Amino acid sequence: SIGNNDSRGALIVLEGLDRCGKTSQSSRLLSYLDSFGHSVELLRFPDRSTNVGQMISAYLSKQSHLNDHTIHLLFSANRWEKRSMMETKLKAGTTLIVDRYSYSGVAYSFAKGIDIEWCKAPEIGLLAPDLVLYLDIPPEKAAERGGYGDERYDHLEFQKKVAQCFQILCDSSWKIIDACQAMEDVEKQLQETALDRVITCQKGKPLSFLWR
Ligand code: NYM
Repeated sequence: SIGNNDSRGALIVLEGLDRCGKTSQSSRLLSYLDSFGHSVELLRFPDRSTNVGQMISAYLSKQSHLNDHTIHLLFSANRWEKRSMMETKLKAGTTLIVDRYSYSGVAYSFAKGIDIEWCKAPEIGLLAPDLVLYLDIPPEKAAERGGYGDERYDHLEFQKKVAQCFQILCDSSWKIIDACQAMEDVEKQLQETALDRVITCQKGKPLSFLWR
């Protein structure tokens, strides 16, 4: 292998509002990195397949009611239950492309008016991403794309608040991509940064932890 003993996969997170194109871009990025022979896997949060994930899914589809603090902690627990698997995979050299992570966790709850430090607290100690790719789209544009589902949070007024929260969370390490561009152009912009980060981690960048 090209790497040394500290060689590992990269933790690459895609974030953005609902309908920003994250999910399509995640799988396109997977194919791209895969075509270079990198070991790469896709994850998404919430992961609705676990017990906790099923509680989240029932909440999102309005089949159950939970108060804002409780659902926040469940979203966080859903990341905690995947943490050791993620660390094992990264250390084994697999790059993880993750569709939503702790930033969504904080942004959606903070948008409801929960204290931001309280929102961040349960995320402390989770693996920090090596790269955050933010697919930037005005909430009005995302709404025009249609197909807002019938889930909680799927409405313009709330998405506007979430957009503001992402702006507060974002720092200079994030790569902001204009998600209003053609799909192919968005795809191109993700590729270069992601590949670069995969190579940096292959060379042995140490893992770091939230919350920086
Ligand atoms: N969401 C997602 C949260 O509110 N907190 C979180 O921690 C995460 C990961 O779940 N509207 C919200 C954002 C979405 C919803 O996500 C479902 P998706 O990507 O549509 O499956």
